[in-house]
Amino acid sequence: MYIQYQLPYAYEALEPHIDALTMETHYAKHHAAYTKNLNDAAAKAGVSGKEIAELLGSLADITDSGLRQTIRNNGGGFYNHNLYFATISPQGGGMPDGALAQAMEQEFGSFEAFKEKFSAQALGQFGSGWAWLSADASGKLLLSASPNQDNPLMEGHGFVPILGIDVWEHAYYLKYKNLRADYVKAFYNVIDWKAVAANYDCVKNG
Ligand code: MN3
Repeated sequence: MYIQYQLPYAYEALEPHIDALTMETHYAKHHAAYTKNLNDAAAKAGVSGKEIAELLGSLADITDSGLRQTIRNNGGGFYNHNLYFATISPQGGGMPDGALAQAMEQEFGSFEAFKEKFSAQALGQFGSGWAWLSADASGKLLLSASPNQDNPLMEGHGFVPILGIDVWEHAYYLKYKNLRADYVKAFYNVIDWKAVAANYDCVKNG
């Protein structure tokens, strides 16, 4: 049984950067539906016992192509939104410190350079999808983007997402309409860098 992340803040807590109706629709409708559909499909495929990251890293083992695609879409949706909602916070914003900040400086040159490149990934993803900051066990960082509900776990190169920005229109359209760039800019005000750093430490230390 895959359990939807429980929000530790109210739907309106991220105003004005992310509006309450978007948060409620996103969490209680979209994310809830991905979670239910994943549980239904995983039960049919007999893979419910797999930890979600392991499941997304071994989709090729699912022989039924219809179930494989359903689990790719909804398992990705489940995992991606668990990460998304857990790495934004009303106390967000600012910048990371510690090991993550050092790794960013090493990989991107500076936090400002990271922001520029991460934003470019988010704006460059054509149509629905995600932009990612990922890490591997050596502590190396990687920026990438994925279509649909795909994520780096499905690519099998050892990188695990530690921060993701949802650029599906359902994540921003009610407030920002077609202006994805404004949403991406606002997103930096809600990133919970303590949570991202905890994800980084977890990936790095296995
Ligand atoms: Mn979404």
